[in-house]
Amino acid sequence: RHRFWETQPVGQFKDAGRGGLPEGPIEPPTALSAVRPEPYNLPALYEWTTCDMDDEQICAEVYNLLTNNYVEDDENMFRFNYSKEFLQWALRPPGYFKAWHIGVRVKATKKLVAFITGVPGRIRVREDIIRMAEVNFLCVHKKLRSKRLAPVMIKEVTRRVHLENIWQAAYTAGVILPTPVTTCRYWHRSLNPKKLIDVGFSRLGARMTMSRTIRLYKLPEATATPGFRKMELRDVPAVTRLLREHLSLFVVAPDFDENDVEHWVLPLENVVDSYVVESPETHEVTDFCSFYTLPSSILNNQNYSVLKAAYSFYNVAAKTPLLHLMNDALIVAKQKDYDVFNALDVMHNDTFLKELKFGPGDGQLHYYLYNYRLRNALKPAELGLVLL
Ligand code: MYA
Ligand code: JJ1
Repeated sequence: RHRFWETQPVGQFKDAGRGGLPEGPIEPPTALSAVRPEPYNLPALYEWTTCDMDDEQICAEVYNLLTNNYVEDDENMFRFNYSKEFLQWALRPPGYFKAWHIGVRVKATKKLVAFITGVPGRIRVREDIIRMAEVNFLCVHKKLRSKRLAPVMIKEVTRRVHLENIWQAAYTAGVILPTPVTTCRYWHRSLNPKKLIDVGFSRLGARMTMSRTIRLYKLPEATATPGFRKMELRDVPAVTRLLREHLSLFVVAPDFDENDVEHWVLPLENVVDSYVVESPETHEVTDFCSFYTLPSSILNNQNYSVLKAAYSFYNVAAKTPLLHLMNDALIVAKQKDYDVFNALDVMHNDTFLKELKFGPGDGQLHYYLYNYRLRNALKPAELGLVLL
């Protein structure tokens, strides 16, 4: 059924439920001298290219490929529209490798027609901290689909990851592959219900009018938690302590140090927003929340071309109730003119989703590990990882 994935060191569907196999790496690492030194072969018309994301020209080519060919919803009404600034942020974290930003060009015209990336990260699985590649932005131009290019790209990124002596990876996908660590649901909180309904993102509920709907989703003008403010560079040590403590509660979670927090959590205009609660009495940072900005192109609408979406990232409610913290996150997202606030049912998110009027979406997100077996699938609430 999966001609490619059946050949890879991932949990296989046929091994499900037997519970006999041990947890941990599926294959041992090999000597670096045994890693294939030359790139895999592409069909004759195509060539490999390493995409230098510092180069604005190349960044624009990647942006254009993804804008026109990346992930859509099941009815092809919306397509992810990652910004150039977002791509540079996502692809250049501490210790990144340029060689893991892989493109495919048409030899004759040099047109960029496919892309895949990895970035390095440390991910903890139960007690063990494992160096992994986080693989994302796999994309093949619409005109080149179903030609088995994706398996070659996955093998090539794997080879380049192995050359750095890294043997595991984490990735997410909207499709079912062998074998998910867990399957999460997207939830959506309307901030601009009229636009969401006009573009077909949501529907008027039964026995609801537009004005009742607008009233239902209305939020206060200002945040409510005393000491709630934008995160600053000086907050990195405190936020790192809060986040490390919080992530220790989950079975699979990133192992973030201060450098990682500075990169992944410190606010970056139109890319990632983070807020802390600084106690007005002690001036200690007691809580924080964050979301990233990922607009979607609206396909085939006369009035609107972009849906502005915020995605819940990492949130730690150590003193303020999580419900209050996330309500303030919704308020700032509304102030900043987002149309919708999205969240997965990971970590403790299921404790605020219904209460804060999120509704379940029609999309799922499956999480995977490469070359690492878990005895059982996890519940979404046992997962402490958000990939972009
Ligand atoms: S998920 C986002 C993926 N991108 C999109 O959905 C954008 C729109 N779609 C496309 O661009 C194409 O449809 C893609 C497939 C490129 C997805 N992950 O070339 P094909 C398998 C993994 O003929 P195409 C993200 O970015 C499929 O089951 N495998 O198909 C994370 C089949 O294999 P098998 C996928 O449609 C990516 C084979 O590919 C996916 O032209 C993580 C068919 O190839 C998918 N999303 O192209 C990648 N979709 O026969 C894995 C299809 O066995 C990383 N397939 O069923 C693994 C870790 C690597 C590093 C390891 C280091 C140690
Ligand atoms: O955004 C998504 N679904 C929306 C739009 C559906 C349009 C028709 N298919 C949705 N809207 C309902 C919102 C409503 C608001 C009021 C309360 C009730 C709910 O459900 C979905 C997620 O739900 N998104 C996608 O399908 C995009 C792809 C998701 C897979 C992503 C793969 C990621 C790649 C990883 O690197």
